[in-house]
Amino acid sequence: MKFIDLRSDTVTKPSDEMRKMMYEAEVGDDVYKEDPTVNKLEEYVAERFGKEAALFVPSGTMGNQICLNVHTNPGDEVICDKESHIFWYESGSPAALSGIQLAVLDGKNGVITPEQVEPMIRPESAYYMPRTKLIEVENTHNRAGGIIHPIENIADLRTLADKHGLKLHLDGARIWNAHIETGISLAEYGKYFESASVCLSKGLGAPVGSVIVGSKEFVTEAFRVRKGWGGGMRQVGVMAAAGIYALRHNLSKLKDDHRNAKTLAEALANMKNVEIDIDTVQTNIIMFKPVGISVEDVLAKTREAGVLLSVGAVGVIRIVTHIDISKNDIQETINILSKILD
Ligand code: TLP
Repeated sequence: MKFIDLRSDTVTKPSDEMRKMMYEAEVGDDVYKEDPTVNKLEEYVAERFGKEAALFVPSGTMGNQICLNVHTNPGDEVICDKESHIFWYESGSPAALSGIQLAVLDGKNGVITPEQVEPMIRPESAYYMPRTKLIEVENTHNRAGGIIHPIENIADLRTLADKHGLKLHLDGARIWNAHIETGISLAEYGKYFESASVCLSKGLGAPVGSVIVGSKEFVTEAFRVRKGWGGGMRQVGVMAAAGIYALRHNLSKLKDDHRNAKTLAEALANMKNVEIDIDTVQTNIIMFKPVGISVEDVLAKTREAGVLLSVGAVGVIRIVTHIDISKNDIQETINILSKILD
């Protein structure tokens, strides 16, 4: 059975054209920095974000965790939203790998404001407290349903960080979606952050890989940490080629994913047994609550009908549109969901 797989935008398969570019990629040993395709990808991504340097890493998790590690020392603290990916889904790595703790704030739809952050910044004189080092922002925000972090708030967080000598890190796994939806350039987003981790294997449709961007000095340190954590890869130009292909050909296609998500969300909003806040559907993620039927039952019934959905939170279903989902798939999904939820 061929499923309509809406569990995540990580499930995409490389297209024939992407595979061709991977097949033809020039490669070398990237641990020696001798892979021309990796070097090309890193230069390109650094330039798009207006940064000096970049580093190709195996995953978004490793990207975020290397950045946290480089910015901090054991015992330090990082301020982030309570629904952030680094808090929920990275296997406790801030503690396990870097010996740091996360101070999580009750952001609204994933957005933490300077007014919330400032009281949490530990005074330098308080030797008995952890040291605040970093503020982390996730854009778009996964658990908040693909919400776009307003650029004005990012600018205000930057001002606050400067006031207190803190760093800012961006989990930009889906920054591409924010960029395409708002028209704000990647360089504009990049300028507020000392570091960002951006994923090639989500909406862009590459099979693997993320890229860290930052200053030369930062990336030199990140390179060292990546090696120490076993993330130094050799002839991975075959993977980087997929990323280059994705950036050239798939970035603009995210608009279609957003349109598909809106169509589906609007249909859901009209179904009797659905609770949904349509305003949160800004990019390619939909979160909704089924009413009078459990999440598990909905997932089982949709699976039976050929549609895969996932759990977004307790009592919440997550749907993610992506490059392998067509308009027809969306229509079919609406038909199936309306039989279960209307
Ligand atoms: N997100 C995955 C799951 O881990 C939940 C998904 O299906 O959405 N930052 C953000 C905002 C992410 O959504 C993800 C992956 C990551 C980082 C980690 O990327 P990977 O999976 O490459 O380690």
